[in-house]
Amino acid sequence: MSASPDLRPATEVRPSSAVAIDISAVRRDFPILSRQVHGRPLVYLDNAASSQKPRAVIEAERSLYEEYYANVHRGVHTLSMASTDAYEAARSKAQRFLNAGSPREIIFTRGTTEAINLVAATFGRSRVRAGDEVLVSGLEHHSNIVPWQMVCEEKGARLRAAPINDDGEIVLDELAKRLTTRTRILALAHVSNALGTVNPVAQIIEMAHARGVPVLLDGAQAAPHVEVDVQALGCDFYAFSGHKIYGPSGIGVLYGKASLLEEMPPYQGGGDMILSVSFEKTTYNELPYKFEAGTPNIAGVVGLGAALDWVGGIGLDRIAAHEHGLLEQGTRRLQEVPGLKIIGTARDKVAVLSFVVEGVHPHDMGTVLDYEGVAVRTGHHCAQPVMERFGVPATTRASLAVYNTKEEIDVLVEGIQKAREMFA
Ligand code: 7TS
Repeated sequence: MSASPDLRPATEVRPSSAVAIDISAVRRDFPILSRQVHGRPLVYLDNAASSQKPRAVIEAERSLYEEYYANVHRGVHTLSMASTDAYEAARSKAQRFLNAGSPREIIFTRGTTEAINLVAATFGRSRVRAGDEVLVSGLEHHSNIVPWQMVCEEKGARLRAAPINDDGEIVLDELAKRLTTRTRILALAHVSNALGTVNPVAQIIEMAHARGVPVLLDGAQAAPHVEVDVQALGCDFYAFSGHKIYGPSGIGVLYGKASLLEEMPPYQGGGDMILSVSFEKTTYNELPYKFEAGTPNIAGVVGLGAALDWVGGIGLDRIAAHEHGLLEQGTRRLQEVPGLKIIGTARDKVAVLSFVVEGVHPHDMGTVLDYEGVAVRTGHHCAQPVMERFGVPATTRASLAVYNTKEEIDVLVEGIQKAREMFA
């Protein structure tokens, strides 16, 4: 048994996009996919809430705990050094995954929510003054609204939102009008969780930067589906969660430009984020440790590194191509169901199918589907302004991942038909 973690980098040589994914092999990587629910094979279509975990991730955590677990950045003993190496190797994997310029720009957080709260509480609170504005869009998840609202309330600033059109796309002219000399930051979803809309973020960042406005991208729904290059995009901050990209829950990443992170005050005080402490004065640690107070989620970080390796081994281009095929088939099949309306029909979408069916409450739909073994999310998806925009209290949302199949879409559609027969 070796005490050395797997420090090999996230796959850099990507398989050719010409080669289709062997979905049966992919599915065999996910032990949970072979279970049944109510006597039916599980059809897991709730990936936007959280995705399932491949053996590589489960195994990475098991091997950490069984073979080399200790606290990180502390000991000179063998186990602590091995844990630290694995922890920092995962940081490098996250750096390569986002194509960040340096591992100093990668901060581990609990997830997207904590990453956004970190930026709001440090960058936001130090920059936003009375009369200033923070700009978001009408597509945001609550976790990219509420932290900004809190800062605005505290500072006497105003939270503004760029509206969306009937397809669920941001109206760019309206967004441009709201980028003013008062705007201190634009915080925007890269991909919408409720509708699947992929925002034209490169263009929007250019618009914002031309007006001197920094941009935070909420990549929670983008990272598992779309290739991200923070340097090419030029975004100032980028956040994503491990648990939506086949990694563990309780771990996420905040990318920030080093120049901004350097000048930001720390988020939390504690161990590991200091260089020296006396009762008179504390000197903060260098990046990224300044923002990682206390013992971190070591197993989560190691598991996330394994998840990023797993995704890299397949290639996000091939994942996106497979999921796009499912989106097309799913859209076509759902449109054939009488009384069904798809909410979110943007030209550029990831494989999210949000819908309402006349006469069937989304919660009843969710329950009927569960009895068919189909897991979907029903409700407002923590995006109440989106629901309000479309005049619905809730939708049923099927959100797809790399392991989903065309046959599973057929099972979904049959379940929807059953619900219609029962309720509509
Ligand atoms: N931002 C977006 C766009 C999200 O979709 C989510 C979670 C978050 C932020 C928060 O991520 P967390 O990992 O910190 O919780 N979205 C969802 C969803 O759509 N259903 O359940 C959680």
